[in-house]
Amino acid sequence: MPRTLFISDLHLSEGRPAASERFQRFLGEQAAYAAALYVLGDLFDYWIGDDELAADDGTLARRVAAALGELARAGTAVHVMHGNRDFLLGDAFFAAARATALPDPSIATVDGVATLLTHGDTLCTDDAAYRRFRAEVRDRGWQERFLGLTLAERRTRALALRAASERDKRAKPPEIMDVNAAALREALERHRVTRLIHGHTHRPGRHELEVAGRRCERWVLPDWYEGGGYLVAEGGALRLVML
Ligand code: LP5
Ligand code: MN
Repeated sequence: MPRTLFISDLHLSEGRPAASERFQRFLGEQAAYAAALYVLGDLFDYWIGDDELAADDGTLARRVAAALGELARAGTAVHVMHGNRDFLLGDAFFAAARATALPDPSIATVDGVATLLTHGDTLCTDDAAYRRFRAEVRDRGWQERFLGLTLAERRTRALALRAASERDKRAKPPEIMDVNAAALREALERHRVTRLIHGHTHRPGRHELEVAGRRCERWVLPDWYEGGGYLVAEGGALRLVML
């Protein structure tokens, strides 16, 4: 029976080798037997430009892209969506990974059911500071200026921003970092779907809700900091598997 797998928020980095090892095992033991793998954002801890793939210290980036490329070559369709950490993944990465760039949001037909796929950050509408930040860094002009800096300069800024993000998060009430109920309903209604899969909030689970008289479900993917996990669709059923 064809299986479809969904993962997100792996946050792969040189500093957390255990997550990369788990990911490699997951590719060989699970993804290799799937018809399709969807990565719904934040595959990397941060991505500062595709020239990372050619850099001396770009070993992890090259290894991950090559592993996805091998998976795709062996027959698993690989789809990768940008997350809030790796929204700068570009053509060279997608080519090396033999992956399709999945727009956020996208609708995929999973076992016959139209399913809305999103990283999830755009549903966290109560986090005003993040929304301002997002609008700025998703601007084309901003991105061109940033990519014009040297890799070393970009890395320094990305690390400073990561530190600022961790500091800011400690001061934010946890509920503003979860999806907003109205934004969730609006998305399900606008796209006329009854199922949504997202990551970003690191609160894995399944939630039911009713939207315009229709029963809907929302699946949330886990992060890979400690163990990780994936969502599998097989034979018409979805199930979360923690590693
Ligand atoms: O990522 P996470 O889980 O910590 O928190 C997210 C939101 N934070 C982010 C920022 C990323 O962590 C940083 C990604 C690096 C990308 C590298 C490429 C581009 C480099 C750009 C360099 C200038 O997405 C966080 C949310 C949280 O999810 C939950 O939803 O709350 O949002 C923030 O933390 C945003 C801050 O509240 C506001 C932005 C602070 C900006 C301060 C600038 C000072 C540093 C400047 C460095 C040059
Ligand atoms: Mn995220």
